[in-house]
Amino acid sequence: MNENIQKFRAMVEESDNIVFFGGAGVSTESGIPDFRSVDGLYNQKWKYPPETILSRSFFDRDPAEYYRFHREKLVIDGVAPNRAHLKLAELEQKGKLRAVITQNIDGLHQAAGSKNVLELHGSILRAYCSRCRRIHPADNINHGEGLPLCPCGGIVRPDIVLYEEPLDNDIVSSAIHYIRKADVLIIGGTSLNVYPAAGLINYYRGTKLVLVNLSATPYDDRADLVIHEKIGEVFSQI
Ligand code: CNA
Repeated sequence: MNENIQKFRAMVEESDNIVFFGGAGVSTESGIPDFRSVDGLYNQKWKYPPETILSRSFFDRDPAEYYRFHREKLVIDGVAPNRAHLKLAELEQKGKLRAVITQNIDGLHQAAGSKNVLELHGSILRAYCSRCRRIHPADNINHGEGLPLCPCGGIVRPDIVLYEEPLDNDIVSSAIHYIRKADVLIIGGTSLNVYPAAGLINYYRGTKLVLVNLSATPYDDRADLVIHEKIGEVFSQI
């Protein structure tokens, strides 16, 4: 075990107030591509960049094309939580971890058993009508064909935060609360490029900021410990 992982392990062992802030890199070891890695969605051939297709104006303009991307790229069947998700659930269960704050929309933290999960960008496992806001089963939108319609005639949409849409105020307030009070803040699997989510980590006041990410991030020089390794592998050693 290398020295950084030993340090990380000691921080986790000593704390009962850990908060985790993560992103798409947490789920790549489950087989879900992220946005910015070499094999991520940004580097795949698609008519528009993911940020454009996943924007509110694009959804309103061309919902059929949105759904083509959604079903082909966001919905991946048969995925299961990996060692990172499972370790976080275990730490919560042991009373050491207070909250998982995630930018992911895949529901894998809950599938692993985590209870207090703050989904900053919503979840593809929920859906509602964009006109009357009635709740619909997500399976229909994730696996059906064509445009999913509500009996009211509105288009059913996933309960995710599209680009150009604001984050949910209650979730943001809660995330700030946990980050501000955290003893250890672990940031993992995120390029920290997507705002306002990435800005939330500025509320951390402690001295144990651990960053576990394959590639460098704009926040590396502010972290107390930086580990550029696969998060599932790292978490399996703590
Ligand atoms: P991103 O910008 O794609 O960055 C991912 C980061 O994770 C990169 O810096 C990678 O180096 C790093 N990474 C990849 N694999 C690993 C690994 N195994 N261990 C450690 N680090 C790894 O993704 P962000 O989350 O920062 O960007 C935010 C967007 C991406 C959010 O709005 C998400 O909703 C969106 N997204 C979510 C998913 C998902 O729910 N699984 C998938 C793809 C994109």
